[in-house]
Amino acid sequence: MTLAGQPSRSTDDSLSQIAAGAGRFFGSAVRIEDIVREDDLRGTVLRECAWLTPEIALKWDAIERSPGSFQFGPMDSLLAFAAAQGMRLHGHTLLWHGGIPAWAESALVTQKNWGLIQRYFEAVLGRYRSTITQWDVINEPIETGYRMDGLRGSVFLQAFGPDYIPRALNEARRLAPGAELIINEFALETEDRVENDRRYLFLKLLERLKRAGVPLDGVGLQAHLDLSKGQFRADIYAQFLRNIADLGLFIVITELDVKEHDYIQSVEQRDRQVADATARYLDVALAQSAVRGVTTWGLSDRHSWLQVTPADLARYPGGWRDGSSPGVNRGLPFDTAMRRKPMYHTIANALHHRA
Ligand code: 9MR
Repeated sequence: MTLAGQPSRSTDDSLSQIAAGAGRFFGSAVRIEDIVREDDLRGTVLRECAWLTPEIALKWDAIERSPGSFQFGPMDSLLAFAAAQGMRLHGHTLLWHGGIPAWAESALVTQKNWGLIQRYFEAVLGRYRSTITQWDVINEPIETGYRMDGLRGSVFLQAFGPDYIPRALNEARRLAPGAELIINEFALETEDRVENDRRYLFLKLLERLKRAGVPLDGVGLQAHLDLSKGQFRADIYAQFLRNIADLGLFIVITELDVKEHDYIQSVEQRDRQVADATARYLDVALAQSAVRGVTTWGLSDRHSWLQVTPADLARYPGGWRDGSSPGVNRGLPFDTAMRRKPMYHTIANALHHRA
């Protein structure tokens, strides 16, 4: 897949230009197949984004489908596209319990062989260390209700104990000395018991790593917002961000999108709720100077991983009897026809402000 002859992009009056004006960046998760296939998506990506995150192409289960055999095709194509346009890439992700090839999952548990991780890190970082200089080395390590230290009972933990985190970060630093190393985490926004605990346990993990001198440079906050969840408390979240910044870590908002809840309302009302939740969140996040920028998890509702689920529909037993439908989840800045929605303007407004 190549995109030769691509016109050089204009980012006038775009999210990336607004962000750059305030010393920040805007980006999106993308799949190169969609960019190649869909002209309107490609144009929007080229106009709006300064950073791209591979939504799938850089995960272990995409790269090493069978032991020792590496498939770099889609990632190389995305890299070529980004490089030709002067866009930066966010390396998502090295160790994630949700992205391990099945063969590695069982091998890790039975053999407890760090060499498997080392071989994979060497292949990926060896290939991309000069072109991708920011990595989610660890993705989603926190899980409440399992252990006192709040670490998820992933195969990495089962095979190597809590030491897998410093070990992976040290390995990444050794193989890509110039890269910025990140831990990326989700479900840290809401004011409820689980997410209060998750924020606390996440901070404790960061503190332990920094105290031990482990090479960790930044934190990714996914920000998959969810309108079915409880309150977002600005004061508490601002304090959480301050605590991270006080550890000397930078912050990126890595996966912003919004899961809707009230699908029965008008499209205008739905879009307003999504935009309001985005504004509440970004106003606090972007008031913190350690936050370098915002990446949404896709640009258009056409490509979102968020779906209207059967459980969502079951909440409205009398709904859509006339054969109409609630359509797709509307939690990204562009609709399925690639038109800007209120969420877009909310992001633009929020990005205007310097911290
Ligand atoms: O959006 C991604 C989806 O298309 C993939 O099927 C899935 C598994 O690779 O991963 C999704 O992205 C996840 C991200 O990598 C980590 N945070 C949660 C994201 C949404 O599930």
